[in-house]
Amino acid sequence: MKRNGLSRREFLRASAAAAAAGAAGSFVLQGCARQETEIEPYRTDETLGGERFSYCGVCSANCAMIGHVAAGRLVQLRGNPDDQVGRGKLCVKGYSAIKDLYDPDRLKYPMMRTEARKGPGIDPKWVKVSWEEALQTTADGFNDAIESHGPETVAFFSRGHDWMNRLRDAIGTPNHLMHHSTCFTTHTAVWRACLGMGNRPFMLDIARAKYLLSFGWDMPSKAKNMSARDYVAALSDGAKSVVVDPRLTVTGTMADEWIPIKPGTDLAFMLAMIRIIVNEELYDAELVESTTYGLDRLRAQVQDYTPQWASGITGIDAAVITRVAREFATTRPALIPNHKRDAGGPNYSNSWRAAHCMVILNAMVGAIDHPGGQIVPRRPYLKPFNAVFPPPEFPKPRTERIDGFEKHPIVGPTRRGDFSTVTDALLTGKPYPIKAALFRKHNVLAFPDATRFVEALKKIDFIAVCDVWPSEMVQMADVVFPEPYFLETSGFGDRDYHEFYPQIALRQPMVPPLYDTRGYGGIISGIADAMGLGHIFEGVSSSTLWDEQLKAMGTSWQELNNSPNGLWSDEKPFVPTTEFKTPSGKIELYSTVFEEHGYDPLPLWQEKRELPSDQYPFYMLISRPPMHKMSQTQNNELMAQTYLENAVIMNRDRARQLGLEQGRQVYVESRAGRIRLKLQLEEGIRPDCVCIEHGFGHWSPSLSIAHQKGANEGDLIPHLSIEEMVALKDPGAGACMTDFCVSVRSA
Ligand SMILES: Nc1nc2c(c(=O)[nH]1)N[C@H]1C(S)=C(S)[C@@H](COP(=O)(O)OP(=O)(O)OC[C@H]3O[C@@H](n4cnc5c(=O)[nH]c(N)nc54)[C@H](O)[C@@H]3O)O[C@H]1N2
Ligand SMILES: Nc1nc2c(c(=O)[nH]1)N[C@H]1C(S)=C(S)[C@@H](COP(=O)(O)OP(=O)(O)OC[C@H]3O[C@@H](n4cnc5c(=O)[nH]c(N)nc54)[C@H](O)[C@@H]3O)O[C@H]1N2
Ligand code: SF4
Ligand SMILES: [Mo]
Repeated sequence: MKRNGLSRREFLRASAAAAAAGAAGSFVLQGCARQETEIEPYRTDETLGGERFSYCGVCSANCAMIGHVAAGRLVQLRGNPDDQVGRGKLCVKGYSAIKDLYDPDRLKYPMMRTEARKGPGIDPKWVKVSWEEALQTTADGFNDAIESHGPETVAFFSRGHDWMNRLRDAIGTPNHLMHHSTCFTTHTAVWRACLGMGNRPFMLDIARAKYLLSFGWDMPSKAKNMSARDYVAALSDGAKSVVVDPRLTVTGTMADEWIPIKPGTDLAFMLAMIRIIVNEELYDAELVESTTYGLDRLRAQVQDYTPQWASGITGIDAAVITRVAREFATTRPALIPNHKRDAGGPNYSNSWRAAHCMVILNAMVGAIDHPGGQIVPRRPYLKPFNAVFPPPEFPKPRTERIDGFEKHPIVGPTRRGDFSTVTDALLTGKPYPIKAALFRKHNVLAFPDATRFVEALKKIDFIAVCDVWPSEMVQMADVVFPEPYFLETSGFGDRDYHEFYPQIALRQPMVPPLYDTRGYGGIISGIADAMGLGHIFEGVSSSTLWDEQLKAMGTSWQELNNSPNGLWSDEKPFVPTTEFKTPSGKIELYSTVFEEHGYDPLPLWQEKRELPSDQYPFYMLISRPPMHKMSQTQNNELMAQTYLENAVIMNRDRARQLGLEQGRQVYVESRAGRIRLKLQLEEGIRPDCVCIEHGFGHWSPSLSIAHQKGANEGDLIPHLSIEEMVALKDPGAGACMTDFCVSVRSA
């Protein structure tokens, strides 16, 4: 077929090249600043100049970067060519991080509110305070809660951090909450149970794969640097790509085939694939025999799952399912890539079963820890904080958490946390109230049922927030601690999402801190001091930690600092993993760990939680655009120029039937809430679905660009009670982020 004079293959290559161009070259920011006069660059040392090494902190891929500084100002960022992740490139978000550094809206000094009422539309009446006052007020807030109500009434909403973890342990609270039930814990549960490893099951060797079967894996559309590059490389090298997704994404437009599946039914598609591959003995018999456990029971289990049966559920032809199963099993290396919020991510009540099928299918074709497959990251050994600075004896915290995360025996020990149950817990005060909390790197907009979460926050007597920008979470704070942006900080980081061998990237400050900020470790030790817990950080310093960690790896801070490329690498040949830390020592297709904890040891068909009805006729899809990172880049002037506000994406024919046209303001309503947005019509989305991209609807008036642009689709996501979550019997405690339906009508 010729399209614009190009064959389909040529067309795909051209799109691939266009996508690659999005992640290519470097980007100079001169001449496109918001009013230059508004910005206060660091100017104190005109001699500051030259190049500095760092790694990107916008998303967690950590692409290594080189910054060019002229006259004390960071003027350019580019990729570090020797980095195994970025290989000399950044994505649009990385290049544009420079704009975030110089964002005039940034937090500049510690602040305290003088207005008691809190919430959207209420001016906190900030006053600038000293660091001592901010730290002492926070310490008093924490100590009051501990003395009057018990240590468990202090909560930390923060990603894990060595200093914070120690203060948490010294206080003796179980309530350390993170967002992961909204992001990837369904995958985590399956990897822990079936492979005995891994909180991060998403390192992929896409470039070497010859058959890519994506069930909602969509990292190229997100401009994830290494995924976009490797996807293009695989296609250029003749790989076939099949994309199963209710919406035609960039990943799909570049693929050989798009299969618009009914949302939440991938499990049926995969079960039928397993049946075909097992019955026709298309799997890698030698590898399955030597590295997996439970094939016979799996074979017996899947016999009812015929392609015809799956067709009735998924809306996809039985012949297509059969052909894809055969192609997948007979083309090597084949891979079902996964990242986080794909069909196996915590979107639906049956997603964990789909994640289990992904492991089974990948194991059957030898895609687990083999070239062209899903790879176990080869991380460097990072000597733990507690091994460098042995902790004093701490009280044992109460087991029961406010989010009920301890009730999930497989993911509970990761202490990742559940954002979907916390609103209910805070509002009802059950199992017990939270009296004081510290929030860091988590925003209000990220919580399911976000507006109700704001109401829940009002139940907490004292809130401290560490942030870089005046986010919505900052608007709810009693005390605000400003942190430096990553481009002002130092340290080092491993390569995380793309570690074929251990590699460390140096982080040097591009410029000295622009404002009166402190790093998180410093804030935490300041709070500890003011609480009378100064002894827990006695002798503790970043420099000692880094020295010890680098020494344990076989290098030193001096060596890393003097490295000509800002990297330390320990290149080793790749040796596939053959032993797994499961009870059988093998990849457990039949999971004895699931069985032991009362979960189905093999994937069974289960309908998703909610189906379309007369009241709510549309399936809901959530995604995110390539140029924005969650809710933290909407105030970036460059990103706003390309994507200012989100919209409701609907199928063009369906909209015509409903008499709705492009650009019309509509209400989208679910059983949890209602939002108002513009309509955007596309051909490439199923007629029974709508999609909204996340990160918008900022109500903080201090974000001058992002304020009131678009809406937060999180207002539509129902929150869960702990009882409801436990009743779902999902070992990953998935938040069911899109397992609900919506109506759309003209506003
Ligand atoms: N640019 C950018 N990149 C990011 C982020 C960001 O904010 N911006 N965030 C990062 C983070 S933390 C995460 S968790 C990831 C999230 O990124 P992804 O893991 O890509 O998650 P989503 O975009 O939510 O959904 C992926 C795809 O799943 C499809 N989908 C929905 N339901 C189904 C279904 O039932 N079956 C199938 N087969 N497909 C379905 C959606 O249409 C969408 O195309 O992105 C990471 N990368
Ligand atoms: N409605 C809805 N909710 C979601 C999702 C969704 O798709 N839709 N996705 C879920 C997923 S997959 C994820 S990963 C989570 C992410 O949820 P969050 O972790 O809350 O991510 P962000 O929304 O980006 O908010 C990050 C906050 O950290 C601040 N910040 C950024 N850098 C720094 C820093 O260096 N230091 C400090 N102190 N603060 C910083 C930002 O200003 C912002 O306030 O959201 C989840 N919630
Ligand atoms: S993929 Fe983009 S945002 Fe993520 S670390 Fe790399 S350059 Fe930064
Ligand atoms: Mo995420």
